[in-house]
Amino acid sequence: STLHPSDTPSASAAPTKPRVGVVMGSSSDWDTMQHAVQMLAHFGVAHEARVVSAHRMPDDLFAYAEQAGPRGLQAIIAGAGGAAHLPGMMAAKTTVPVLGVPVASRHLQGVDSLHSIVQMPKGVPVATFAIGNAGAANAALFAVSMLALHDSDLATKLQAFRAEQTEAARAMTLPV
Ligand code: RP5
Repeated sequence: STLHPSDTPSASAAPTKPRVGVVMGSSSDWDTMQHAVQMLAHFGVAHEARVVSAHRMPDDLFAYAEQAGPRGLQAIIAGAGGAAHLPGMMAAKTTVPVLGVPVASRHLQGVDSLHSIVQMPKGVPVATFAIGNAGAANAALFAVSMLALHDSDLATKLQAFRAEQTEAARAMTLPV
């Protein structure tokens, strides 16, 4: 196939376009959502992370959702706590897949967040993950799985990641 100048990486190339967006309702969600960001970084997936609050900055949320597809985002990981409408409202405004992460809340420990995110009415889905750190990491792994369908390098990395876990589990010992 023909190589075009734009195909050739160069020192002056623009920063890599994010493939996955990580959004959250507050900086207080970062302790949880950093686990999604760390996982994407581990796999070398170009990503961005920012606060986009559904109820404090609804116009920004709509703008983010409207631009997600045109900007080339292939998945949006959205974390929020309490009456967690960020993932659902994001999904309402874009057909880019939205992966929802329930963040543990102070009073209801994230069960409110989980129910708010998982109970989307038929027609506008949000793929919902576990409450907290595991959910954030798994949302990133799920995004990696989706991207890996069309990215063989990423698929190889994902298989290696799974193999490491297999080896670690086989090496587990018990105190008896
Ligand atoms: C939600 O309210 C956020 O997603 C966060 O989990 C929760 C509390 O936000 P802060 O009061 O800590 O900013 O919007």
